Amino acid sequence: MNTIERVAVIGLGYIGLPTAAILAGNGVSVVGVDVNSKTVESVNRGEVPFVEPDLASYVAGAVSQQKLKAATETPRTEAYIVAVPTPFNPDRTADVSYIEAAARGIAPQLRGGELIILESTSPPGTTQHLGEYIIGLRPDLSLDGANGKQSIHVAHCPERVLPGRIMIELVTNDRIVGGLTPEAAELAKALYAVFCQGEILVTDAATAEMAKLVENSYRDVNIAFANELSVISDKLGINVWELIKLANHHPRVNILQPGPGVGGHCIAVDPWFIVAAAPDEAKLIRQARDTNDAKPEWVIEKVTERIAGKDDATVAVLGLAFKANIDDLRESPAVAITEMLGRKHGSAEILVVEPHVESLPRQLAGATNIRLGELDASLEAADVVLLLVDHDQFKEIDPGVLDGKSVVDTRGLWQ
Ligand code: SAJ
Repeated sequence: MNTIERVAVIGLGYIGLPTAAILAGNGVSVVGVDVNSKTVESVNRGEVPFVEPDLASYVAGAVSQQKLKAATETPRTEAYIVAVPTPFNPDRTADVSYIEAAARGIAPQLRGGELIILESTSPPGTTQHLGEYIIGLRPDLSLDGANGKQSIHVAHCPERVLPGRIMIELVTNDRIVGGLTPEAAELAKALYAVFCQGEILVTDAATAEMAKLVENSYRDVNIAFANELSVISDKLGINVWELIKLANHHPRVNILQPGPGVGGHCIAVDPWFIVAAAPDEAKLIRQARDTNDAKPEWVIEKVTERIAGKDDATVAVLGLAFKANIDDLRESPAVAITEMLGRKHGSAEILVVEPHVESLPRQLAGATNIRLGELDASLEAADVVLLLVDHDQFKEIDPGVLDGKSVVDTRGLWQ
């Protein structure tokens, strides 16, 4: 039974803001904390700074009912949910500096008895590190009540929602909660039960951390298999989409879809945390990363073949997001491919169609031969059409429009 009435969510990004909104929608008083004052202002106006289905109405409702507000300073409260980024360093180890910065905000507010939940995807041992880091700042407290000191309760509860379905999956997915102590896990479980209708499974913090990394690595390895099949099939003159469809009729085969590479901030990152933790053992996991990371170069080769010496060709690039029907360009192979294409084919004109953005991202904005185009006009002007994202808008393209054009379809939309 949850007794926590006031929560601060640190980091109002793709996970923190939906979590804050759904807690607030279920009666908890939530303060969302973010270092970006623009994000804070927009949330306080009841607006959402990025596209995610249904999130806007949750945020607007929670703000108007005064259950959700945003601030740049961490308040004194009963529970803290840390949902800040964990990018990787140049050597592909995890950068936990945002977690430590969140801890520095939380530490002075503690009086003992608070629950602190780390949601950020983290290498094994990070929750323990967070707990010890806070105790380092507050030696008057403890993690387990030892030496008669007041304890704080620290747990890890990895998020596993799929961008594009976040508001549904926050409610319906099962969750894993790993505590530094059994009591911390039980407190966290009770808090998530406020909105989570899935099963809430309790374990220790390191297993919970590893479970999240393993889920995303599992998907990465399976996508790598599909991407490798697409390269093999191309060499053998076989239609990979038909091949996979046929093989998937087997009752125990379920091959994923090839694409232009793997993007987003999770699947392309998390496997490296396992590789960093066990470099000599994580061979398949590392190879899957390398296979998926090599796919953009292969796509560029395919476009180069289609341009076939026509240096001033017009290439329509359809999609920049890292996957369909979202506006998230983070770690998007489509952005990397477009940038490399622009550099490799300096005399070609590259028209980018991305219905979810209003301007080109920083990496592309400086290129003189890359500009944002409108769908119909770009298709009409194109010698080569490169489909990188299977947005719904592109599914409606009349295939007749593509007659006479060279098409590189990395998502199997027109196969
Ligand atoms: N992709 C393919 N082929 C496929 C499936 C995906 O090429 O068959 C590509 C996508 O185009 C995209 C990338 O993989 O570039 C990742 O997309 P995704 O839909 O597989 O995953 P994410 O990154 O949006 O969300 C994942 C999810 N993890 C799993 O499905 C195991 C989500 O549940 C996690 O919460 C999320 O990572 C996260 O935050 O870790």
